Amino acid sequence: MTTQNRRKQAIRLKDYQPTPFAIEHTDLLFELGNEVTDVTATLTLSKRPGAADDAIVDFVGDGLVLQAIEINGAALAETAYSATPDKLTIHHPPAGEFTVKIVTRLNPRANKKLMGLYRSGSAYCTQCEAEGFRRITYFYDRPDVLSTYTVRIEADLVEAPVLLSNGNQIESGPLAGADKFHGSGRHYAVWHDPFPKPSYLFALVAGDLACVEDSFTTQSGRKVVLRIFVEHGNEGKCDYAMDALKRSMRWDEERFGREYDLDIFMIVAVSDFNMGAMENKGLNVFNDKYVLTDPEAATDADYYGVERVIAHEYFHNWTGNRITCRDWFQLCLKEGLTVYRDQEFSADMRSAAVQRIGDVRSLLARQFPEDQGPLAHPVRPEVYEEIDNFYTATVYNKGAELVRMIDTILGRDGFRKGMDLYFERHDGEATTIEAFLSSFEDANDTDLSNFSHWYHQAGTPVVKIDEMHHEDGSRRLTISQRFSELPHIDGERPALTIPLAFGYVGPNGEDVAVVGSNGETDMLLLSDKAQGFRFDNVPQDARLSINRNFSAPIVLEQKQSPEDQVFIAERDSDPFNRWQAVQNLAMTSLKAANTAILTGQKPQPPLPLVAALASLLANDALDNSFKAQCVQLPQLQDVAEAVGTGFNPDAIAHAHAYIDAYVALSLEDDLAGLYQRFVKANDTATDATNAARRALKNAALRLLVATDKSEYAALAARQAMQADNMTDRMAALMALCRQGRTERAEPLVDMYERFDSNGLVMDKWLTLQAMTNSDETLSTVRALLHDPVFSMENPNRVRSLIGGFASNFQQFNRVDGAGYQFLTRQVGALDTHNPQIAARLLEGLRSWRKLEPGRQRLARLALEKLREQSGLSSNVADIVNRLIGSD
Ligand code: B3K
Ligand code: ZN
Repeated sequence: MTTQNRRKQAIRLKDYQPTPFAIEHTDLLFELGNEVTDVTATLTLSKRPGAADDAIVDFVGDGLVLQAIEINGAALAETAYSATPDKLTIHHPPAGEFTVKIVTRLNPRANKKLMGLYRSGSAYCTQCEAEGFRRITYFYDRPDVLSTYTVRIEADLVEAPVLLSNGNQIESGPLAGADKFHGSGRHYAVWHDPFPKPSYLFALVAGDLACVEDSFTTQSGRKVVLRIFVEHGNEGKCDYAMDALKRSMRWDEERFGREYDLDIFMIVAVSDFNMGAMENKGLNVFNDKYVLTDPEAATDADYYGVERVIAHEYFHNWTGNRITCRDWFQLCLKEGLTVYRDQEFSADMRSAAVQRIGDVRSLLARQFPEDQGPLAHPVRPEVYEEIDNFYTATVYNKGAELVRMIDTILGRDGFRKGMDLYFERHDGEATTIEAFLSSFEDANDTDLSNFSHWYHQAGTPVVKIDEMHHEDGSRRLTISQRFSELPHIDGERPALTIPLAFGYVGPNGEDVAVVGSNGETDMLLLSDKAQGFRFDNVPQDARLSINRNFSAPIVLEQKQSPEDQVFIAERDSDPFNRWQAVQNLAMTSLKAANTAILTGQKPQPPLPLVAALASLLANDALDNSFKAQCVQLPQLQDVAEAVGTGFNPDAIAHAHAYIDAYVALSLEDDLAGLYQRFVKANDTATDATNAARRALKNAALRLLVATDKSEYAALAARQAMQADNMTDRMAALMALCRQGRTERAEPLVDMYERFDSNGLVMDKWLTLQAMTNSDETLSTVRALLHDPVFSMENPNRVRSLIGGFASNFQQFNRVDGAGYQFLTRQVGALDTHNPQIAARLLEGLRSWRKLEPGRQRLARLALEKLREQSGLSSNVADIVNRLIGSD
């Protein structure tokens, strides 16, 4: 292996040490200029109790140029410090409290990593989590150093009339005369944030931005000003975001008793952003994708995304900002908890069942494969090389599942008591998962030590259920737990506490009242590797429904006949398990079809699946949005994961096409009827009822197009051309593209012509082509790299085109390996300016080890070639090395 790439040293949780000095206050002056920005940081330091007498100040930097340094107002002798781009050491700091003044010079325009201070369009903005602040000044850039901030921003009045930072604005005005670099016509603003915060929550935005204003009165009667800043011309696209913000603020008061704390809350939408959004104290910065909703350009899914992300970032104000992480190993403390909170919010705003299905779908699609492959890591890892690579589905989504299990185990009231105690004990602190769990233990007088293993071990638990029916009417359940195998993890893993919500479903769908041998009525709490439960007097025709609402993030092994599954799908009082039963029926048929194809046999028709779907579609008591979820069968990638090691993408695609078409042809009349019934939903009303109709109509259309009948492809093409909303346009185009239908061509051109000036719509347009199942796709994607709407410097465009291609199961997994080569080449190119996004794209190869041998070899070759590229960033090097492993 080449050693030229920049691997970082591993950081270990066990080595955690507090800093010897605290930074009581941080005073920052930004003299903003496009290519020359001077930052003067004046830091008030004091030694922490217990720090060594001869402790030095050792700050980190990242690519910094030191211009000047003073201590207590006097310039420091050259021998008293040493400075490199990555480090500043003050050898003999004074005793007692003292100030350090550090001047650094930045070039925001040249910053393409989009970390630290950079330019997005004509605005200046910052991104500091996790380690971006060190690209602004030398600092203790770590989450356990909390400081109050005063920030003075100076800028050109015409270029940047709006100057923003965290907290409250305390001063502003024109600047007299010209400054040393930037000429005259400048002005300034001073912001003060009274809440001590870590550097990752610092933010600055300056530019010529439009502002939409509203207000919110908190439950205690304080009026909070709400402002959303966007590019001029986008003011009309903020209504939904503003409404979502107000609903989030109210919800957090009602559900968790959490009130907002500053006088102003601001959101800024920028178009160049590495992630979805960032929860900087009082000044959230957003990818504009999660703020702007243009009625012509936003899909129902976009509205949902805006609501969710606005809520998520707002909720961080308490879970993340007021209480933050002691170190980055604790990332799930804020992220898992905040995802759980945003999921609960969305469930309250929308259909709870559909929300849960959506959350589980994305857990299964993203987190389970991660947890069962070479990138698997615990929710709370113990070692990392590059923290940017740990903003993962495991930390976020499995982290949220762990919080949800605490809620399930303790019940809604017990959970709330634990949260209240957590806020009471740790407000204003940087803390740990242990402290979080102790709050629930102490508030509920319970012991979660067995549960806490969930945080420390990677891998998805597999729970096996054997149910014995006895003649006396009793049932005996034998339940065992084990872990999926992980090549890089060995050793014994302790048993976990696993809450399994359950019920016995009677013939009319009623829950049969049962009491288990230990008094269980609706939840089995596992804590050992194998356990038995006995239920007396269970009617012969009642069926077990277990892991209801996906109460634990596990793989369930349960022998169920197709009849039992159809029974559950039709009757269970738990809507999640009805959906799960349909998925199980589909997966059984898909796997069997895959095996048949590999062995040269004819696949069996999925008759029980068709029966279940027919019955669900005909049931008028069910929500349209729920039905839409049911007819959305497992995706190709899901099937590949279920087939497991050695999967052959061609066989899976073939099996999938067969099952899809069979279902579609069997239900053709029902689907066509539904389509016609809801075709009138082809309108611009964004409310839940209309959105649900559109979802069902479009799910029906997708299946109809899968019949391969030209009339349906023509219908989809018409919808794509004539739709007056983006949901319908996109759904019709996606149906055509996924089937590789030539009818996609005209509507794609039409979409480009109508929307080429709207970057967010062009993201969709790029994704559609990247997701197209056609032999031409790779060459189309290559050509699109040169289209004027594409830019390698814009993360949204990159994710849409290159990320979209990497999730195109058939074309990415081309038998010649050209898909893998394309991805790794693009990652290599992107890595030179945006390593974070580059590393993220490699997730497309997280399951490469499960591929059949031929493709596995080609994927490995592509990864090895990338690993040999000189000067690879630590982000990409870390992922590539973990993907390839040590063999
Ligand atoms: N906390 C940010 C994510 C930062 C990612 C840094 N690589 C957004 C969020 O999770 O709310
Ligand atoms: Zn978050």
